[in-house]
Parts: sequence; C-alpha cells; structure tokens
Amino acid sequence: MEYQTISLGISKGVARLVLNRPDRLNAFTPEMHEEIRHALTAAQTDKSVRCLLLTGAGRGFCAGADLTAFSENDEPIDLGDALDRDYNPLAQTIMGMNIPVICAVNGVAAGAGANLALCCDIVVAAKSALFIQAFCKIGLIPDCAGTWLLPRLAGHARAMGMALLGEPVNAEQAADWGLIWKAVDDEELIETTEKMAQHLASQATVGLAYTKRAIHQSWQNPLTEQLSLERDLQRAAGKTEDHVEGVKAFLDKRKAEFKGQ
Ligand code: T3D
Repeated sequence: MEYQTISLGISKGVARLVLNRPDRLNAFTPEMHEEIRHALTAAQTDKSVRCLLLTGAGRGFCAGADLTAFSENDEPIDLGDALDRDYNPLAQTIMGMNIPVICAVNGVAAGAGANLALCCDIVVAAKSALFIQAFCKIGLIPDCAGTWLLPRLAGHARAMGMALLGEPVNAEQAADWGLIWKAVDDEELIETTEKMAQHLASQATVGLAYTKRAIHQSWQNPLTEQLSLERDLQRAAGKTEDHVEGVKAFLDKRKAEFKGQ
C-alpha cells in the first residue's frame, strides 16, 4: 500500500510510524485510519520488528478527528460507526500488540490524538507538548479508550477535570500525574525515543510481550486470577531461548544477545 497520510520505516528492529498530515496537525481521516491499520499489521507481522515507535510530523502529534469532514456532509455522520470501524480497533490493536509501543509526543495531542498516545506502552513527550481532552468543546465524549484510560492512569478527579473542562495539560504535568512516562526537552525527544526503541528491540521480546499482556490483564483480574496468569506466562517465558541466554550471560558476566525468541 502506498501511504498518503502516514509513513512507515523499518530498520534495526524498529518500525517507525509517523502521522503525516502536518497542515492539519495530523488529524485523523478515514483514509489515515485505513493506512494506520495497514501499517500496524505490517509491523506486527514482520518478524524483524521488535518495537514500534509512533510520532507525528510537524509541530503537532495529532489533533484528533479531522473536523472539516464533519461539516462537509449534509447528513449527520453516525459517530458510533466511526468508533466501531476506526477508533476502537485502533486502541485495541495498539494495546494488544505483542511488541512494545513507544509514543514520542512531539507537540499538541488533542481529542482522539491524546488518547491514541495514552494507548501506547511508553509515552515520552516533548516539554512543549499539550494533552487536551477537547471532546467536551464539541459536545462529544472522550473516545479512543479515553474514558477507560484516564481514570486508570491519572485517577478519578483528574480524569473528570480533564474530560469535563478540556483544559490543556502540559507534558510535565502529564508525567507528574502518571499519564505518561516522562517529559523531555524538545530537542531531546527524537534521540531519547530512538535510543529507547533500539534498546527495547534488542531485549527479550517474548518476555516483554508477556509482561505487557499481564499488566493489561491486571486491570480486569482479581488477585488470584492474576497470580495464575503470572504463573502461566512465567512458565512460558521460562521456556524461551532469550531466558536461557539472559541467565547464561549474567553468569558469564557478559551482555546478553537476545534473539527475540
Ligand atoms: O467520526 C469521528 O471521527 C468521531 C471521533 C471523534 C474523535 C475526536 O478526536 S473529537 C476531537 C477533535 N479534535 C478537536 O476538537 C481539536 C481541534 N483542534 C484544536 O482545538 C486546536 O487546533 C489545537 C488545540 C489542537 C491546536 O491549536 P493551535 O492553536 O496550536 O493550532 P490551530 O491553529 O488551531 O491549528 C492549525 C491548523 O490545523 C489549522 O488550520 P489552518 O487554519 O492553518 O488552515 C486548524 O484548523 C487545523 N486543525 C487543527 N485541528 C484540527 C484541524 N483541522 C481539522 N481537524 C482538526 N481536528
């Protein structure tokens, strides 16, 4: 597929997906959603890919749904259909990927754009970036898993404040609130996230996938079930080549050479 609204590059074990409609602050269109779906499938099925790095081109990360499409139609759009087709699978795909997903938030992240970032496993934001639950300003509710993620990440009071007021939260505040991993100086964003992506791509990929699965599952599980899940996943992790290599490397006092198997 030839992409018009995103770009995808794969090298050194990392797939780099860039949202690329900078004139519209990378706002989503149905075409862009289709391309993202295609790119995520390509990254997921390419055995050489052991980490995904997501960012935006230009001064913004993503301004949510492209609102110009809303006014082009005489008939009201059924937004439920858009969620079923685009946003819900997007959130679930990112959270369910069996490789770590890093989001480098290079600028403003608004509406579904903010929540796309929060769906990722490790979110690093440029200090100038803003997170805005802009939905309330146009009579909508936070989507792309926003109502699920916000209270879990930031707590009830902050989730309510962000969603009902729609005020921008800056990157440092977002890090203080536990919404994201950290805020870095703008000029350090690319280097920091690229290094992190290459580090993760050289680690024990299967163990990382199990870790991600267990942490996500913990949000639904009572303790007893979670302990059983830990047992099952640890049993499987213990059978991987990378586990054997990790222990061997430790005992040999050398750097492990993980193969992602
Ligand atoms: O069917 C469905 O898709 C349902 C799902 C909905 C999910 C949602 O995401 S709803 C929320 C949609 N997003 C918003 O409401 C955010 C709208 N944008 C803004 O509030 C502001 O643009 C920002 C706070 C994000 C950034 O402000 P600022 O001052 O830095 O930039 P700007 O000047 O407003 O924007 C720059 C350009 O991008 C501008 O175009 P122009 O004037 O230079 O030609 C602006 O119109 C355009 N732009 C920004 N956001 C969107 C957009 N164009 C289309 N859609 C946008 N969402």
